[in-house]
Amino acid sequence: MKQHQTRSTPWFTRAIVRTPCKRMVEGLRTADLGIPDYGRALKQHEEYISALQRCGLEVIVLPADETFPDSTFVEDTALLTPHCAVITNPGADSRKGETVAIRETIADFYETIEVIRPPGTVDAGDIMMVGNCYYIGLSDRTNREGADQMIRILNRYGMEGRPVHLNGMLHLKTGLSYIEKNCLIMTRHFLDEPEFKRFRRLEISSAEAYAANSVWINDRVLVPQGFPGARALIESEGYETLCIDTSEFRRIDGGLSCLSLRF
Ligand code: CIR
Repeated sequence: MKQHQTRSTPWFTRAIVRTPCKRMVEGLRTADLGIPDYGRALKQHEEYISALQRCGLEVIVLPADETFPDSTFVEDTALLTPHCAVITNPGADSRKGETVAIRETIADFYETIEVIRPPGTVDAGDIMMVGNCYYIGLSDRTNREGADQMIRILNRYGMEGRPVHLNGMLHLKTGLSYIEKNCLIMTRHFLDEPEFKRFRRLEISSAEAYAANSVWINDRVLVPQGFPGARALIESEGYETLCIDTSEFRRIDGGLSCLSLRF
């Protein structure tokens, strides 16, 4: 990265987001929560940007791109580490082209940009950073070949990657978030995962499973609005929380983390 980071706890300075496009109503979805209201989604996205700014981030806002209905979910298109950036090859055909504009954007910030190549596929929503170690969910979007390529890239830059098998979850971070200080919040699916036994594990109830996708940013935690149990649990860890309504993104399987690339 052009501006080198050396802290063991990450401290983010920037985020990239993309304004949702009108065609987000055609976004991929498994959820049965109805079609997003575009006007409301735009407002929620603005509030999301404000929250990132409150966490001290400079936010780079890319314009809406009607070519790609899911293009607001920028997190899936790249892994941004302190040592290199990796452009992914998203698992869904309709999303592969989203990486082109992201690559152009991050070229302003990274000297070294690696790429995941077919037949490898990776959605970076499947990747959770814990210091120097990156857990990689093997999902319908991220295949073993993609994970292996990612691990080889991470190893070349002195970082580690560890695969985690998922059972039917869209992305690893759909049900799991690292909130620093050796603490994971998770849905019950991950409670018995051997890879995570070394962490303090806080369970998010099934009723509030959507809030397992919360985002630590510079000692604050973004939590989706409407999940008081999850919020209280995270606050009991000493964090200030910022609640953001993401109801319209949830209708197309989007959570808080996938709306930004933080670095
Ligand atoms: C998709 O299915 O790809 C989008 N509708 C939602 C992507 C959400 N991304 C994420 O959780 N990292």
